[in-house]
Amino acid sequence: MTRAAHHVFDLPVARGVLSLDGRARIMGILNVTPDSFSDGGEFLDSSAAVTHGLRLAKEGADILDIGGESTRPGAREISVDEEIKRILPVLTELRRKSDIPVSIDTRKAAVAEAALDAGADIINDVSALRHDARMAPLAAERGVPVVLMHMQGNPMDMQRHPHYDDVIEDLLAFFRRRLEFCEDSGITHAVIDPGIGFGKKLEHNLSILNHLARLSELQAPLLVGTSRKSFIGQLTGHPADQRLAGSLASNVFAVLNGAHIVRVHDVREMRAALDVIEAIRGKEATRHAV
Ligand code: HH2
Repeated sequence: MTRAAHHVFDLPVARGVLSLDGRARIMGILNVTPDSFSDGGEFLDSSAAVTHGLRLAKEGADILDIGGESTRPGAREISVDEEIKRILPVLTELRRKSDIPVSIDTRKAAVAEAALDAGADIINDVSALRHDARMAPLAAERGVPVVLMHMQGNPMDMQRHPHYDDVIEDLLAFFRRRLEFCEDSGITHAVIDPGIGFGKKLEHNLSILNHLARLSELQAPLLVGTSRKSFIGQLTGHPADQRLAGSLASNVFAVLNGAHIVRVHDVREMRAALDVIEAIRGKEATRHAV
């Protein structure tokens, strides 16, 4: 297996910097939606969402990713007002109770702006700043890091006929263009994400993970999100709520091949898996009394 050289990156966040210093970071997923593919409806109530977010922070998340709109295949876009109404009370309350860095998972500048005003630190845009022309100027003006995720098509149609000549070469070309766009727009910190499951068939997802180390040539922090996704179901036959083992295996594989951040639902288990691999790699690991 090729092991990517780990470049060192720092992401500015409201309370300092989040250092991507070679130890992988965990982004815990907080979906405030009725229809997310694996946890839809579980945290639509804002106090349940806040409790869950605080729990993820306690379990070892380094970032919380709050989303108010599902981007599962076939999902319909919701209005700005609806999206803000879902995420804002959760974000405001979380900000009162915790200083964990928060990313806002949205494609819409008005939603991102409301979230940044309420204390979010990072914009996570699954359209890589292509959905809303006001997103890039907003990120530049606020000086916040942006996650640029690759997606072929949009959530409505992305799984119809995904096609690539060479998926890794296509991703490299896509990110070169998007990183150049960020630089031209005055965005100082961009994180790249291959967008597992977004306009990709099983073979594309596997090829991306197998060749993930190639993305390190872009010299950008790398985020990967495999948690509970359908390619794991295709490989194991397990439904979304039973994909923990496949999620851990694919995320550990991603970290060993250069991922700086993994986006996961099951933070406690991911933390334990990373503690073990970081200790093997000689990084300072948390020691627990047993
Ligand atoms: N995956 C999902 C949503 N947002 N953002 C990034 N950067 N990378 C990802 O892989 C990614 C993402 C889909 O997962 P989930 O949030 O669990 O589901 P849903 O979109 O149905 O809410």
